[in-house]
Amino acid sequence: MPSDSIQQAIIMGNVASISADVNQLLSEGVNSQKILDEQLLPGMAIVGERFKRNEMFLPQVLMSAQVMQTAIDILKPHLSGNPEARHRETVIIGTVKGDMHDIGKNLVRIMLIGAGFEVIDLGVNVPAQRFLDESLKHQAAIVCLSALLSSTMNNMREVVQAFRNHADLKDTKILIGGAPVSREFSQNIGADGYAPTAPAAIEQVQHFCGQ
Ligand code: B12
Repeated sequence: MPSDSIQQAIIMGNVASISADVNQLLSEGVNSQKILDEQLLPGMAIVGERFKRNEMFLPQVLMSAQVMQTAIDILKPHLSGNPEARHRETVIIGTVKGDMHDIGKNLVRIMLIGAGFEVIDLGVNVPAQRFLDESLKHQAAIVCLSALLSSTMNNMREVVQAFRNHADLKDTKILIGGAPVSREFSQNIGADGYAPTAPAAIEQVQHFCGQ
């Protein structure tokens, strides 16, 4: 199997071959993080570039996303790390209102679970009120917000303000991420942090917990 065949499967939206290819690399002892960093993420970056240049269209991007999710599902147990490393902190995660992108958010969730956190995933298109309700219900100390659209990143501001205006939730740590957001934007909206990648997100959450 050529070493970039997984990257090609993402770009071509080839669902048929992906499971066998990922399993083969794992059985050869290739590290799951390496498969993610060197095959899946660069493949999806190329899809994004081609989509932007109108060389790929929505149905093809959807196929690529499906291939990516299938590969991530296979890697999940390997990325999840050591389940013995339990923390008591509960983390709420979701993609903000109006936004349906969830691949990056799912990666952050998988790695948080691997780092031992209790994670409540609210899915996509989550209104501000739901983040509040679920945080109260689960007594979550940390909330992670994802947005992939420059139009929906502004909905993060609404979530942050809602937490800051709530007497019982104003000290909740809020971490944001997703391609269009930045550290500067996170400071601008009053969030507690920003992380560019899933591993960096875990470091930030651990930092919030004093680890
Ligand atoms: C796949 C994809 C889709 C899929 C999503 C499938 C799914 N289940 O997620 C589909 C086809 C549905 C889709 C739809 C649309 N998309 Co789209 N999509 C993409 C694409 C190609 C890849 C995104 C992705 O999954 N990347 C891989 C993951 C692993 O990376 P990631 O999400 O960035 O996550 C990493 C970090 O950002 C970070 N992270 C992510 N979340 C969080 C959260 C926290 C708390 C932290 C700390 C970190 C963190 O960690 C992750 C892992 O390291 C991007 C291009 C791009 N380069 O981003 C366009 C892109 C985001 N889409 C775009 C657009 C325009 C759309 C549509 C509006 C298209 C349309 N005309 O309908 C719709 C919007 C639908 C909606 N309402 O949400 C634009 C957005 C432009 C903009 N700046 O606003 C992009 C940038 C493409 C482009 N170049 O034009 N899309």
